[in-house]
Amino acid sequence: MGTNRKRVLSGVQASGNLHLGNYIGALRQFIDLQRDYDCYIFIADLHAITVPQDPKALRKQIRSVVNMHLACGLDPDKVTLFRQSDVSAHSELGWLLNTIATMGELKRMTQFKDKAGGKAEASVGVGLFDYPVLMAADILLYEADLVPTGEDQKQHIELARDLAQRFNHRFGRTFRMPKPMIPKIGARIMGLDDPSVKMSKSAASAGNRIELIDSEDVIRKKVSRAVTDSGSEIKAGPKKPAVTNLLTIMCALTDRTVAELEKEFAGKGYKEFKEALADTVVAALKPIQQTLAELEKNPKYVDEVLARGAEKARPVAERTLAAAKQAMGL
Ligand code: AQP
Repeated sequence: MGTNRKRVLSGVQASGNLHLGNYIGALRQFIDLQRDYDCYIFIADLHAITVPQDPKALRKQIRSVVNMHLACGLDPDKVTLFRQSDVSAHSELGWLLNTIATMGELKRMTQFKDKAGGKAEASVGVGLFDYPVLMAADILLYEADLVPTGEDQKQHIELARDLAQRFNHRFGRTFRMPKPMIPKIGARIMGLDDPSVKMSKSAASAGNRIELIDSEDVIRKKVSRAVTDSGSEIKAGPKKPAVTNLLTIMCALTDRTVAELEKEFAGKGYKEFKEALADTVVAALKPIQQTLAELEKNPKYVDEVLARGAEKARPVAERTLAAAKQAMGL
């Protein structure tokens, strides 16, 4: 790229409507990073097919995730934004890395256990089991220095580092070692209806998450129905996981500290706090939703952004893939 800027790589799955957890844990970070880093951000559509999906719905979903990235403020002149399946090197390097990954290390991945939902091993898809190896390929292809992500993906980034190290050790130095970049606040936003599970696109109950496209009415309802803890104090702490989660969301969206918010709401009840939180969320999402509506009217512009992104990403990825094949004797 002709610059000395560090390279950042991250992807978001096209597996459903994006939610506040995705925004706080990932998208908002990208917006801050695009000024100072060489950012490669991709829509992980190959990951989205590791769970059952309908082709028509998937196509729509991919588009809506791209639009949401742009609506949140990603600037395609600063960032290389592309669709994973447009760069075939992801699948190819994924295969090469499969040959050095072990079943044991994949079985230890907690996300796989969560997503398999307690199904018998024999009926869990191979793609779902293997998805961290594809993720390692995603990261290593772009010689990423940093991978901004929520806490949930940390284990996968550690696997990418292990595979890079193993490969470099066996075949000679080929891959750069990536490091996770996890936000200090909001690395793990929990479900509104159950603070013991993470906010997730695929959670069965819609009350788990606030989607970035939720209307003001829906946002207010979801926040007012969010579970709270015993006692009435607005205070964070291990005994108050639900209130801690709500405070974390408010901190992340207002750039204020927990201590400041606790002070502001001292002596006030849950109702007042939740109203203020709902106001904050509505205000944060309004400009995003307005830009989204504009983008939806302009699909040609979005096609052009994706084509440009794939053209920039391909040569970078193909160079690393060629080096890996060469190192392996292929
Ligand atoms: N609850 C969360 N809190 C903070 N960050 C989160 N991320 C996801 N959930 C939270 C971060 O968002 C980015 C994109 O995630 P992903 O779509 O690639 O996959 P995921 O982590 O599996 O997210 P979901 O929403 O739970 O999707 P499904 O239900 O499809 O699996 C990542 O950086 C992630 O850390």
